[in-house]
Amino acid sequence: ALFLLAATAAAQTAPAPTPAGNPIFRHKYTADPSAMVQKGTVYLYTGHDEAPARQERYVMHEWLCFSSTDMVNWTEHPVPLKVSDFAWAKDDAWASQVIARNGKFYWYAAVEHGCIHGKAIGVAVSDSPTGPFKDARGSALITPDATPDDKISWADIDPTVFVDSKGQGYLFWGNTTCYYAKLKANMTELDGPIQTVKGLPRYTEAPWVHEHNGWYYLSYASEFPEKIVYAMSRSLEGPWEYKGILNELAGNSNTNHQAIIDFKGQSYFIYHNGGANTDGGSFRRSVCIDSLYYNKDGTLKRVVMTTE
Ligand code: FUB
Repeated sequence: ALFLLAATAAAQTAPAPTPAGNPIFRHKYTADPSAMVQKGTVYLYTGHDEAPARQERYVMHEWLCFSSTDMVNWTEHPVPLKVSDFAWAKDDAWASQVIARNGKFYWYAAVEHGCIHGKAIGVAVSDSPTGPFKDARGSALITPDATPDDKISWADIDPTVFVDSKGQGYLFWGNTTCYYAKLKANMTELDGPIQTVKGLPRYTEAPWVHEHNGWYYLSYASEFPEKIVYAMSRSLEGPWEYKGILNELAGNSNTNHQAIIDFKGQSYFIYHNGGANTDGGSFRRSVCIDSLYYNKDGTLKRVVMTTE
C-alpha cells in the first residue's frame, strides 16, 4: 500500500507522499497506537518517541493524532494532548486510548504522577476527536497506589477502554497484572472495585479489548521482548480463554503495543516496531498497520508484518 501523510499546522495542507508500506510514518517516531472509527474516518492516536539516537530511555512528552478515510492517506493534526495538560503529572506520555461517548471524546492516558512516585492514568475530554483535549478531572483516575499488589512503580499503565452494548464502560490496564474496573456513565469515575483479570498467561502489558461477532477479545503483550497474544470470552468480566500468539516479536523493539479495529469491511491490526530508519529501536518506535483475519470459529489468524 502507498501511505501518504499530510502534515498540518493549524489548517490542514495538501497530502505529501511518504515512503510506501510499513512503518506508515517516517517523519516522526510513533508508538503505542490506539484507533477509533467515527463517521467514516479512522482516528489514530500515538505516543511520540522523542529520544535522540542512541539514548536508550523513553523520552515522551506528548501524544499525536492522525486521521484517514482509506487507511492509506493520513492527515496529521496539531498535537491534541501533552503531559503538561495534566497539571498533576510530571512526565512520560505513555500508552493511551480515545473513545467516543455521549457526543464527547475521552482520552485515557498513562503518565508519571507529579506527587506520588509511579505511573498514573488520567482522562482528558474534548468535543472533537482531534482535540484540543483538556483534563476531565483535575486529578488522576488511577493513582500509582491504586492497585494493592503493585510491586513496581509502573503497574498502572496502558489503559484500554470499552463500552458494551448496554452502555456499561470498562477500563482495563496494568503492567505484570491486568486490572479492570467499571466506569460510571460520565466516563471520568470508577464505578466499583478494581479487579484482577484472570486467565492471561505470561501477561506483561498493553491490553486491548475489542468485540467481533459476539466474542470479546483481550489481546496483550506477553513476555519480554514482547509478542502479542490474545484471549477470548463471551463476557468482558471473563472467564477469558487463552488462544495463543497473534503477532511475533516486533522487529527491532523490545515492546509491542496493538490496537484492533474494523473499518469499511476490513479488520486491521495496528502496532509498533523498531524498524523505521537506521536509528529505530526500542525507544524510537514506528507504527505499522496490517490486515487482520478471523477464522470461522472466531479465533484470529496470526499477523505477519508486511512492508508494502
Ligand atoms: O511507550 C511506553 C511503554 O512501552 C508503554 O506503556 C508500553 O505498552 C510499551 O509500549
